[in-house]
Amino acid sequence: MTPPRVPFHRATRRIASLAALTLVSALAVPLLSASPASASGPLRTHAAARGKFIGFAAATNPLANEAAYRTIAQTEFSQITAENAMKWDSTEPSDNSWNFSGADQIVNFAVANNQQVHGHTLVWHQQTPGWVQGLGATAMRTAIQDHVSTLVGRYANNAAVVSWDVVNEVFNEDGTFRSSFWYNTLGQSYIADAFRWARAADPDARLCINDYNVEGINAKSTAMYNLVQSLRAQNVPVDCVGFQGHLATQYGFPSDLQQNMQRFAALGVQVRVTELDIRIQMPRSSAKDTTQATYYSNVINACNAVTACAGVTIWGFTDKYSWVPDTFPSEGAALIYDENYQQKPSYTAVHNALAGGTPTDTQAPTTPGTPVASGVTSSGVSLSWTASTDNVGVSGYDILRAPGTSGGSFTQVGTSTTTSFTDSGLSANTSYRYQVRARDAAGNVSSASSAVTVTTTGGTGDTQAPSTPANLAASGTTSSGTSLSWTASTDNVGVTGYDVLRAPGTSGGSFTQVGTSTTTSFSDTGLSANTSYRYQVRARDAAGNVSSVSNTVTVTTTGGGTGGGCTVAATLQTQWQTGYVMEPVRVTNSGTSAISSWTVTFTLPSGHTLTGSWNAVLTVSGQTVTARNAAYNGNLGAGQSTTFGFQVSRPNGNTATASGFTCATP
Ligand code: 9MR
Repeated sequence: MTPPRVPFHRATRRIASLAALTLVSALAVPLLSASPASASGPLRTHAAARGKFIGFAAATNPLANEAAYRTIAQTEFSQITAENAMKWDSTEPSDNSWNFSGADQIVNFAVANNQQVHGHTLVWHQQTPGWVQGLGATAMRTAIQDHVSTLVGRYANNAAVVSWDVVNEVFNEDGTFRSSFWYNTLGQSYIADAFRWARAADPDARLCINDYNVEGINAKSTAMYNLVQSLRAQNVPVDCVGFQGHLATQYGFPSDLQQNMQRFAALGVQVRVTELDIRIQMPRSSAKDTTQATYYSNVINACNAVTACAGVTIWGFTDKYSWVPDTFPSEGAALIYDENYQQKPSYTAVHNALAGGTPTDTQAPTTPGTPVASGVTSSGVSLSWTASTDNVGVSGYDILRAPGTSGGSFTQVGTSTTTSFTDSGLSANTSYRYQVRARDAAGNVSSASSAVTVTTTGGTGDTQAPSTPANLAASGTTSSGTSLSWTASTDNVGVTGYDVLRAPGTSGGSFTQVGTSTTTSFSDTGLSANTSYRYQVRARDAAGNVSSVSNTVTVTTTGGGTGGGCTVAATLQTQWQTGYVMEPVRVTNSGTSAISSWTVTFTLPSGHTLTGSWNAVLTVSGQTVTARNAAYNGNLGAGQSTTFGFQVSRPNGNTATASGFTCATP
């Protein structure tokens, strides 16, 4: 930053925040008055007693317009991350043209409420304008340096802004570098450069690398661990690691979260949970709420137990504003307040985990019972065991296997959140030993159970294949799916299941397996509208013998437009003098059958230009914009909806916005 700009911005900011402070403190005194941490105190009081923060991701619109949102935001939380307002497309939509309105709004709110701000995010492959993405290496490096220096520099002297996500989501799931436009243009050098430029812009800010699916120990988190270690060895200023924490109850809890945080802490970095939400498959039920609440306490407990964990940020706080239903159509209710700002069991869980007496759980679960084997075939076995107990709760079991009836060593072959597990892919006529051990959320592990020895059945005894399945027929075909049924095969030993094969078109192409079924029916989904497919099935037995394939049935899906149709509703999320963001633009399948694609058209007023978009593919012709579904959000069941968003720049002083939205299902 050049010197003259700093005082100017600082002065502006101080005036704005002083006004906000006077207003807010008048309202907030009864809620925030200092009192000892009590069982019923707000989350931030209990977090502070542990030396941790508890935060939320703020959306600028409700923060400006909804009193209920603001009250919870200031009462319960001690930290704020901007959900979208500090991203590149919000702050620098075109080269060196800056919009700090949303960012300043959040920082001012935090200053007024004695909260810290985590800047999110400087270098990310999403929500970065097109003008950056197409730059050559030299220009892209300059663009990053300018962006980082200006944005971090703007808040460098603001005591509320204490940390930044410098790079976000740089890894693939297998631990290789994501081939983003950053990586493809600059190689991995952009990561170290971004950290160094951020340090130069604010020597006191804590600088983080942030990612999702790195909560447990896996290929991706290990790649992150190795990168952080190597960057620090080169004196690159990486101070902190953010585990986003976008969890879902149907995938189980990453029970080694604490262990994972601890290994990063041992590198000398601070750790934090940066974007916690725990989605469920809708609709809500009290059982699902309870599971979700347990996951929330598990996360807080893990952070409580790790000294280097600075705190936990929840990605929003009310289900009224959450990215989850927009991205995962049948999932949601991921946060700690419902749509009407009522506290959910997950709120109580966070509260109690922060307020609870025992900061660290060191007690391991009891040893599980010896596994009992059943359903032994030539290639698999089912195990079940008696549950362990634990002072806090068992979060899962590790299943260990050794070869033979003695000797060899046990290695982990799977995990289970229940008291059973099915192992497959074994060799026929072969012995194996199995043990299980239990884990709790704090990462304490029980002793291994006694072993059970299993010998798979002979692979050579049964060589007779099942009879060929017959009468394969299709029914209930829609624009995106079909139901198949057939007459059962018979077998000397017993049919274990069927393979379902599919070929494209009415002739030619080859059949590949698209699924299996243990019954005589199967539903195939995700098909294209107005398209033909051929299906066959074949039967298997336990010894792996496979029948001939059945008759072929040809299916043609219905047209996406038939009975389909869609509506579109666009919302102005935020605007400033020279631009605006429309999000969500909600597309709803208003028809009675599924659709597999949609197209929204709308008109930009003259002089307006599109500067960024997400969750749809936009093309511009004159002032007409056509938005087609992205690869992942074209399929919508009857009544289902999805959303996308875009950002526009407009001439200074012009207050018009995009209009004339129509939707079609071609
Ligand atoms: O919650 C954010 C949502 O409003 C935006 O539309 C979306 C755009 O990609 O980004 C969401 O936040 C993401 C965060 O910035 C980075 N980690 C994943 C979050 C959820 O997608």
